[in-house]
Amino acid sequence: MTQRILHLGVGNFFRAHHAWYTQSCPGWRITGVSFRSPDIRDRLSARGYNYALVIKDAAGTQINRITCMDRMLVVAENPGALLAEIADAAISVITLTVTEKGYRLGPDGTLDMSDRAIQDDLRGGAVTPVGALARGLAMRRTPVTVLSCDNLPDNGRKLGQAVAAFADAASLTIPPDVAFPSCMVDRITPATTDDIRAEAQDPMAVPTEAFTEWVIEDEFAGPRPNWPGVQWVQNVAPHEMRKLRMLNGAHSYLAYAGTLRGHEFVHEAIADPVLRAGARGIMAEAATTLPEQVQTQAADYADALITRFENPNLNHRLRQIAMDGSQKLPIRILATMADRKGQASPALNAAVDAWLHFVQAEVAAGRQLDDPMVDALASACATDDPETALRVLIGAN
Ligand code: CS2
Repeated sequence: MTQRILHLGVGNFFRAHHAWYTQSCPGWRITGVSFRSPDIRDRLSARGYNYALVIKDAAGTQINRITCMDRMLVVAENPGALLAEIADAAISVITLTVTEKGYRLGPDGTLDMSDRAIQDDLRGGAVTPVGALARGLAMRRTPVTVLSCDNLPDNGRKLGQAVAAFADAASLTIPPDVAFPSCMVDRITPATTDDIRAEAQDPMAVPTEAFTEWVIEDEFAGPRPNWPGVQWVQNVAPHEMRKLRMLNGAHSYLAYAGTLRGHEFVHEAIADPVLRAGARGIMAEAATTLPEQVQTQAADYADALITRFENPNLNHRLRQIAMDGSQKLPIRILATMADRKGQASPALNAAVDAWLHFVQAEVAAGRQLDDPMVDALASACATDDPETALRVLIGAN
């Protein structure tokens, strides 16, 4: 019997990570969901949902074919279809990669009830991930697991709380047999370029690195795929802190400081001695905040991260990582600083400074920032004291 996963957010990361794992699970198929644009659905369905995963490390390239997705829905075309799918007993796992901003959480990590799209959904819509999940799950009659695969600490619990808050406000009842485990996901996945498409002879090819990691809390409410290589744990927090604070923290620093120093790619930035020392500094400062269980692995993990950043064949653009800084910095940099409880944190401070300078340089150059707070950030830059105004916006005081 075929088992089905419903996946919200069919971007490159999902196609390189989750879909790659599911490809090795006979009997499991994925229905993908795009919220706005039919573009990916149209282009993937034209090729039978078959695409090349172009796996690159220093040693060379390997191409895998991914075929485990066989249907896609586009919410903008038919919001009701997504709700029916979420409620459908044939779906046993619902997964999400909708990026940090997709959850529409406020600075305290709870659902932002003042968000315009959430307010629209509360008035009967279902076009945000949280609104659609709450409305679909309220119609559900069989157990289901909802697994957030985004780079948010406590991603499962935060999503579960957001869905519950939406349900409360909309007078919906979420059945008790819905599980929201948290997980940590990791595979560096750049945007696709024409070179990658030409190399794989596939317009839908996705580039990624050979390294991959997935640590998931083993708290599923129904059947789950036996994803190969997944580490099943009771509490993902230590793993997710290690990854978010060391990998993503260093990534964000390199993105802002690296762009300001004229670099284009991560492998170029990490070869710059100033930036390399800065990235090492972030990792070292972050390591002191990690639970003991993972602190002992931190030095080896840091070395492995530097090697991954050096990957000469991945061409990971710093500007791709630089987007959505207002959503990423609090999680990747400010939370680490707070946990250092007043100890000097020069590398983390340098990351905040780099973001402040990057935002101001972009606004001064007349470039539109790729960030959900774009308007507020631009207004902050126009004040007498832009740095203070920008700090206030992300809670960096
Ligand atoms: C990156 C991540 O774009 C970014 O913000 O830091 O996408 C990073 O490449 C992944 O989390 C790696 O698993």
